[in-house]
Amino acid sequence: MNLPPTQPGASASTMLKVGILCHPTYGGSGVLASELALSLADRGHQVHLFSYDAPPRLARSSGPVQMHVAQGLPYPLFASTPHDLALVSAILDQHRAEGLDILHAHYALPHAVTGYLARQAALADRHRRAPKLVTTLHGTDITLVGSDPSYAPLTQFVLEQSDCVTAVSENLARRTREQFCRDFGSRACRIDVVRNFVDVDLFRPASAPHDGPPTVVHVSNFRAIKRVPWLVRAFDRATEGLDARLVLVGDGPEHAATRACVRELGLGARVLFLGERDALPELLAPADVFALSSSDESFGLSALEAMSCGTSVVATDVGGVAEVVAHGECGLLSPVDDLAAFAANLRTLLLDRARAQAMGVRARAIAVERFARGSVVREYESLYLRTLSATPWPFP
Ligand code: GMT
Repeated sequence: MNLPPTQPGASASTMLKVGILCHPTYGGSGVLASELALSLADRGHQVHLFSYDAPPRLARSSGPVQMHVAQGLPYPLFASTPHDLALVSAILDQHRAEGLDILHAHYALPHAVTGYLARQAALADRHRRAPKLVTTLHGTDITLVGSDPSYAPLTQFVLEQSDCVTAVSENLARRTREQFCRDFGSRACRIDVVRNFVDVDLFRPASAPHDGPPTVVHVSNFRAIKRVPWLVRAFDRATEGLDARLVLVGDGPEHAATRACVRELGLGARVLFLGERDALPELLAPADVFALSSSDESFGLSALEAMSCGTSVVATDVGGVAEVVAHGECGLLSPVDDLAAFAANLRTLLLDRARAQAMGVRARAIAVERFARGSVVREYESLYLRTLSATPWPFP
């Protein structure tokens, strides 16, 4: 930790050395971690991002974040290369060279475990203060993967061992406590909610409304939880007798099933598959509706990015989605398995463009008022400082 900030434009009073760990795959946690890394660096902190590959959002930026790609040595005895161990090594290497104040693990598995190992190894070095471990829970790291019996004891352990735990929504914080809180003093019970944010300057509304056919856009990594084939069925039902388009952005395990569904329903050219794309304002802003059909969703960062572009949202009322999408104000929510209700909501907004546009205006206002980047990044900064001062370094 150094005083004062060393880079022009730094607005934090203390310059921190922050190591961020995240998945480099397409997905909200990697997007959020990359955007946070870039924002912290902009504010004068020294930021290092550790992953087994460069996350797409970071790869396309010019910000001064130092990237540490750690893939590990493939070896015939390993069924798969243990890149999480290589990450521990890379973190230790950086810490020994220049010191790290904070390790911020995004997505509990494996990153909170990786961060825990690195912090414990650093604790053995009595000449340098060990970093504090902040763990941010994003969703399936608790609701699906982390609570599976094959990982649950380890998830519990690293939550309790983290110096600070945050969750991206109240819903996720509550579900984490229900699953993992067994001692009220422990970190698995004391979870700070720090919501996700969006760059409202990048994700902006289109300058003029489009005059093409009504359009629905969906962005995801096509995992089963996103239910993209279900969305295609709802779109088919919603657009009977209407010339409307469904634009699908992303790729993943359910891609083939989605294409099969489009073929089976004879939707042909009305459904466009755009594949993986990043920085999507130009795809989100012209759409009339953003659709989120997940069976579970702790937050819905893609919906927030669409809202910031002034696009209304039709979504399933699951997890923390209602904390982002205000029903009746900036979008319409429906019960998780009610395809007819979801389709009716889509049809309502596709037929009534004025209502969709009014909801889009409100969506933009909510994104700017509640989820703008600056205030959330400052929340993380204060949380880092609180965490650093809560448990003083024992070896002055
Ligand atoms: O979906 C996941 O498995 C993990 C993660 C990701 O990397 O995409 O998504 C979660 O984190 C996002 C960022 O915080 C949230 O916006 C998503 O709602 C959440 N996904 C789920 O809860 C399914």
